[in-house]
Amino acid sequence: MSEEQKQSDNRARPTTDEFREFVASGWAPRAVATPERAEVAAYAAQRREALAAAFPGERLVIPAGGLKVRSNDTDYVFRPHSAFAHLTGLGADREPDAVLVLEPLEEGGHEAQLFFRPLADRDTDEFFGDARYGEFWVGARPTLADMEAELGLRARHIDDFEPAVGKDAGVVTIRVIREADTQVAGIVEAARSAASVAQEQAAEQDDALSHAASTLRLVKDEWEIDQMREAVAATHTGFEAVIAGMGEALERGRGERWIEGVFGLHARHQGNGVGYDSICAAGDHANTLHWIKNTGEVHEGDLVLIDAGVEVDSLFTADITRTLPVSGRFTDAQREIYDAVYAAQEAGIAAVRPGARFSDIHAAAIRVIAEHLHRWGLLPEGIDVEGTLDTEHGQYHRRWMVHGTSHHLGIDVHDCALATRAEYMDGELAPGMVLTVEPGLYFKADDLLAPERFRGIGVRIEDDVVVTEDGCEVLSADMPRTSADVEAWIARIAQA
Ligand SMILES: [Mn+2]
Repeated sequence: MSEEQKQSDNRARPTTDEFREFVASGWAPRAVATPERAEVAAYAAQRREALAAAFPGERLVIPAGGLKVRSNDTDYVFRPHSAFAHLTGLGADREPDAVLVLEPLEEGGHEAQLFFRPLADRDTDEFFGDARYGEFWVGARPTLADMEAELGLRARHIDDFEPAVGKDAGVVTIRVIREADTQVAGIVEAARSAASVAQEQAAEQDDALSHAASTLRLVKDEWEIDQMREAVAATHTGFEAVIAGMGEALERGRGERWIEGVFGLHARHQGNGVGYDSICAAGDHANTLHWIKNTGEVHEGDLVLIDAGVEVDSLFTADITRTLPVSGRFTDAQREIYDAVYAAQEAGIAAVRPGARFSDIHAAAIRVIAEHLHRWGLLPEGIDVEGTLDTEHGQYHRRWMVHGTSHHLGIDVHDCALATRAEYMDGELAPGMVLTVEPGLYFKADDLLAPERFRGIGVRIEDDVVVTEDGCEVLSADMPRTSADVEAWIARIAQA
């Protein structure tokens, strides 16, 4: 008996056979409408084909993962592993404990099989007696036929997974994305060790599958780019609601939380939620890079840095930062810093084109940052722009901009995390890659090396771009970016 079961026994009620029969009877027949084929299905099939082509003749196991306990008998909202979401097309809330298996076929190629727990009949105990999976508690799930119709792959009952995955374990190489579900990984490992497969070699093979599934997402297909457009459009709406609610954030107090909540409302309403914890940082809090406590006050005259993104139901997320003057106008010092960051971002965006290296974006943006720091006289005596850009002896500018300028973006806010340095930082940009460009400048209130007028001001501007055939498209181009356009944006919303 699991710990959770033990703990909930004290609230269990006795069930008689008479009640079981009673609760199983008297329901209208189920609707028989078969779901339509999902638009993503054809794209997911292509992704599976591309992944499987790298592992001919092998069985590939991609778990969704299970429910995660938040505390006691309460689970977090379910989120499938990103590789599973990408390769099935299943997004928010789907499907706890499912496992995608790419089964090698004798004639070559693979068959996609999705093992999951289908809808249980009403005469089962699960129907009303299982608070984690039962229809009474969490709603109806698809049947095997529903899933096949929706995704265009073979659906099988999760109870058949264990015998199926271990079949011919010594003969067929089996790889699993271990980190997605430790229980599934355990089942695969047990099957492999029963067949005397060397553990160390198997672990390397598993890692290679995880890596391949992660780098498969470096270049997005057109469906994924459409999802990114939707995520960005929803994020735009969220930011406009925040601007419209700025007055209330001041009045109510704890304004950073108000901003977080307003954005979160729109994220949850339009999509699945926020793609990561929103940073809502007023005044000096903007200089704490991962400020997600959002407990602060918002004051007239402050800048408020908001780094937030809506994740749509397919789990693709935007990642946008705007730094807004609370009173609607930048002060001279705020504008000076803002315009420097904007110039850096423009340089970064201009560096995004096929054939350029990923690291070229940061190099272009950070040069502009270094030029401003030099002009302001902030670099140490004797250190010029080239001196600070020197990667071995310089890097003094990192005191004021310590983070990278870009990352890949998609289902994960920091997408393709398992790519090697050669594939990521030193990799060549290609059409279909989606990236952020997000330089910043951060002058902490207690930074005695910063000019007094700059202290307590932090600015970041972040936009999402897709690499095109001859450059890039800024997906968030509709969201005002220059200091003048940001002021006009705030004024326009205030008047509406
Ligand atoms: Mn970002």
